[in-house]
Amino acid sequence: MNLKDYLSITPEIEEAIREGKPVVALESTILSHGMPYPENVDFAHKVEEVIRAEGAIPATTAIIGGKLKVGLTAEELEIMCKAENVGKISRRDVAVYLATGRTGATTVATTMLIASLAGVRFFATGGIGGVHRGGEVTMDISADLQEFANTPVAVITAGCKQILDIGRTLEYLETYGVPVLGFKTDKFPAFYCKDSGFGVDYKLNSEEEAARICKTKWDLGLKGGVVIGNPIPDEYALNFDEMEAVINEALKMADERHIRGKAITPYLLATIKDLTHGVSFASNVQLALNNARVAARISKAYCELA
Ligand code: PSU
Ligand code: MN
Repeated sequence: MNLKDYLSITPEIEEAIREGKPVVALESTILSHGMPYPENVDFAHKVEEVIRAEGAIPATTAIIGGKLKVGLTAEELEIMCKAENVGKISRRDVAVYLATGRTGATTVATTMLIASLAGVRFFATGGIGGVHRGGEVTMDISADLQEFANTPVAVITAGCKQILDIGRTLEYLETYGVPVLGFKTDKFPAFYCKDSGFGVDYKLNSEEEAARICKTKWDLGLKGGVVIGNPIPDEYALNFDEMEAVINEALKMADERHIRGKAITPYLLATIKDLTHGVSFASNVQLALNNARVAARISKAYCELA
């Protein structure tokens, strides 16, 4: 058995990787556990179209039928969106899902892992996981952060949600040597909001600069990934203080219902959507599409350097 026995890459993506053409990875947890059905089906196709419109190839990942899938058919996207018996897989779950044939949606951590095994260097998501509020006591720290410490993939993200302890998330990334860059901003974005109140290490002035920094890091053999914070477009940005009130309410509800561990992020996402009557969902879609667009452009710039 070798890697090829587990990886299942579509012919189009395989050819693009071989020829050094731009490819952008996408996660499936955002579909299965982050957005409602059937709206997520529309999003799953739109986000791929945005990447194609920029001249790159989308590669949505998942674990299906004992394979690490890189690129999903319309039917497979439908399976991930319906999310019946679809788990949320972190690094610890990968071997279990492969060996038992379970269907799993990839998080930021596992999408980075699969992308890197396939040779894909750029990945667009909505928001990354991080240190949860109270994480200094519960030790609930997303496996996404350890993946950034170890796996050479750059993730274009609208920062992380205010549901997390953003300050401690950034401290953790610093400790593990992960560059946190802002795409045309010096502020670390907070998902629905353009400014978390925390800064980034460096502001990127162009796609080319982003690509050059990633290439330099990996040329040097410095292990791990890169966080590229890309703020939500102005017209969809929500008010930080209003979101803080909503998030505190959602956190209280989660606590009362004793929701813990990997269930907490999906619970908070769904509750925030209900509490904002869907306004947050429209923003969520737009920021993710914006990340896909920027990721495609950076991956193109990277291919032109190589
Ligand atoms: N944050 C979001 N939307 C999401 C997620 C995070 O705003 O859909 C998903 C991502 O897949 C991320 C995962 O990798 O949740 C983190 O989960 P946990 O905190 O259990 O590691
Ligand atoms: Mn967790």
